[in-house]
Amino acid sequence: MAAARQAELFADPPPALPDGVSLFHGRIGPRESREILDAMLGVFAAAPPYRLKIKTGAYVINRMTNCGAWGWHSDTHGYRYIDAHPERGTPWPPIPAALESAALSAAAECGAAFAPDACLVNLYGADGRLNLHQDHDEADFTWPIVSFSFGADAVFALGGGKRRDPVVPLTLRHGDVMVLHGAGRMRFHGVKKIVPGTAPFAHPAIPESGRLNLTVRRAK
Ligand code: MD3
Ligand code: FE
Repeated sequence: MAAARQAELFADPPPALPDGVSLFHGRIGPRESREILDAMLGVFAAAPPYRLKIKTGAYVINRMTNCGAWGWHSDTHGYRYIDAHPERGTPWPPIPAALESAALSAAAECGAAFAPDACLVNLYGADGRLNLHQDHDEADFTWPIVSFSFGADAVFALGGGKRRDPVVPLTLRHGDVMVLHGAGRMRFHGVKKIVPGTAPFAHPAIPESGRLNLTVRRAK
């Protein structure tokens, strides 16, 4: 292990996060990571990642796909949850059992009841990013969102309830789990950049020099 990384492990804990934002650093160990990532290869076979379009017809930079009953999709008509892969017309594959149980246990530790029916899968290349946004397409914001990061580090921006509120930078690393619940659920957030070369290992489910993010949620 690099000295800098090792020093970091023994450094003071980072400043407390705001209410409703819980970050479990290194929660998913190597064995569980591989189990989840192997299962994601099955998801990709049934529901190949694709590039979303926005209303203008422009393509979004990251590729994405979904698992669970509902999947988030965007095209020239706008964005919404749909029940089938847009190119294949087949239902989204189920949320892998290992992923769902990890999401349920993290939510339970935050005191949040959870019955997920959707998981957005975001694939970031080395130049991937995600503009500041709010997740507001779900029917009931009292359900939590549980996010899993794999691969290279991401510099994440956590904002407030309004777009203009100040943002706090946070690093999301391989194996980190973030739970957004209660007051945290409607905060603005985005991914400023990926830090290539920081992944602990390569896996075919993780884009080369990039990152895989899974957000387990309840859409309907
Ligand atoms: C804070 N994904 O899929 S995960 C998304 O890293 C999304 O790919 C990012 O934003 C990613 O919508 C961030 C962490 C996350 C997810 C949802 C949140 C943070 C959040 C909802 C509210 C506040
Ligand atoms: Fe989001």
